[in-house]
Amino acid sequence: MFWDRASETMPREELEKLQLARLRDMVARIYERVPFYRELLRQAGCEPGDIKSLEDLRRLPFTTKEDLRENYPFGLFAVPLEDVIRVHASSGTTGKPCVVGYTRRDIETWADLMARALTMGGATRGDVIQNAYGYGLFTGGLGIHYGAERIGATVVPVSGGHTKRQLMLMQDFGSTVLTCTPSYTLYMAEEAQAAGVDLKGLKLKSGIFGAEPWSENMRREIEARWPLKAYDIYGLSEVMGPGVAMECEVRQGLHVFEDHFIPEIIDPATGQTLPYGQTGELVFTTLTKEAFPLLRYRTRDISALYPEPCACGRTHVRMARITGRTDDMLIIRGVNVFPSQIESVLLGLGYTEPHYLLVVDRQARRLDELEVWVELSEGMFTDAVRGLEELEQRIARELDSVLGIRARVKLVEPRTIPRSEGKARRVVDRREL
Ligand code: DLL
Repeated sequence: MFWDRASETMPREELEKLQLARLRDMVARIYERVPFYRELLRQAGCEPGDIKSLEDLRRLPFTTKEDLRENYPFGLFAVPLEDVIRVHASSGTTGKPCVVGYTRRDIETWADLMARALTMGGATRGDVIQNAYGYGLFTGGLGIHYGAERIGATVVPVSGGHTKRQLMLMQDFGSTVLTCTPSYTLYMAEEAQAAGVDLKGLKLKSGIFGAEPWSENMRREIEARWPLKAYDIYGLSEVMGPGVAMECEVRQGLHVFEDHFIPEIIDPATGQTLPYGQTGELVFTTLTKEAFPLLRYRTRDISALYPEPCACGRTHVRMARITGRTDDMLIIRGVNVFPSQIESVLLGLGYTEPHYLLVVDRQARRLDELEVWVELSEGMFTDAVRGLEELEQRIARELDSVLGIRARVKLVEPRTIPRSEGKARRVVDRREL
């Protein structure tokens, strides 16, 4: 099923012409309107007029999350704030989040691309879409919501969590499409089993899952438990939110919506663009975004691009499932967390040493568990168990209030977390996807 057949199946030659025209326009816009980009391009010795072909993109400089941080909050916006009708935010590497903005037209484009993605996942206007992605600064909830409304489906904006209520609504409303993180689906299945809910009796036919890494194994397990067909959806706040790429019914890679975004795979060490088929870091250039255009943004996500024609008829290149990251970002229950953020909260509190270990696990209950092991400062160490428990809870509350993640804090005696001679090992990730 197509939402916008003409764009989705556009012959490559025509698509590339469109991309080039849009790229030239975009680079001219950021050069003119965003001092950061003007400086970046000047330093690289590039002028907007230099772009004569799509290959010329490779000569332009990259942007990174650090650039976003340095221009916090609105420094990279290419329109006056009065033209920005919405902002979202995602985790930064330290205290401040990365802020992204949308003009009215950006929201329209996003709704349209999300309508395209949902349609690829089998959703139609006759469907009841239960949207269990979080609403708020996270792009998942509202991103899916606008796309679902655009296709005219019945949206149930339940947001994340409250599993019993999710299951009740699914049964009572006869939801046919479920949108949430893949790990939450498995968690809900466990809860349903415990509550005696017959999942196979539900009307669900599609699940549109993303915002965190998952695997073919997880797909098989989800499909064994639920009556639905599971699709992978990819996106990131900086580039737009969900709806940058999506699986079609063939489910062999995610089509990148190339009429709006140019993907590249680079060698993360050298920055060289790699040929199709090779694995490396995914980089995106936005072509149509007005408020927050991005030039060659390094996502830190690891993938590969496949140009072979797809049986579905779409001409847009496919990207492989994300297999990892080039940095240490963790995604815990759909929330992105950098160890450095946790560190800054711990140091801000001042009770502990800067020695900590993050232990992430996904037990039988299938919801990510984060344990933060922290070394107490010498003076803080006490034998009074109650004092320690209180302190653990205080740190856990602070992590929740600053970062929005629930963690179990475990205080350990001074000098018990292994020291490293090289790069400190901060994370033990025991999850098997
Ligand atoms: O997670 C946007 C989104 C919402 C995508 C709902 C899909 C569904 P951020 O919070 O900015 O945005 O996190 C972006 O999440 O760089 C990847 O590391 C990871 N990610 C997103 N989708 C997938 C996926 C949203 N399908 C970061 N597979 C990205 C693996 C994913 N990782």
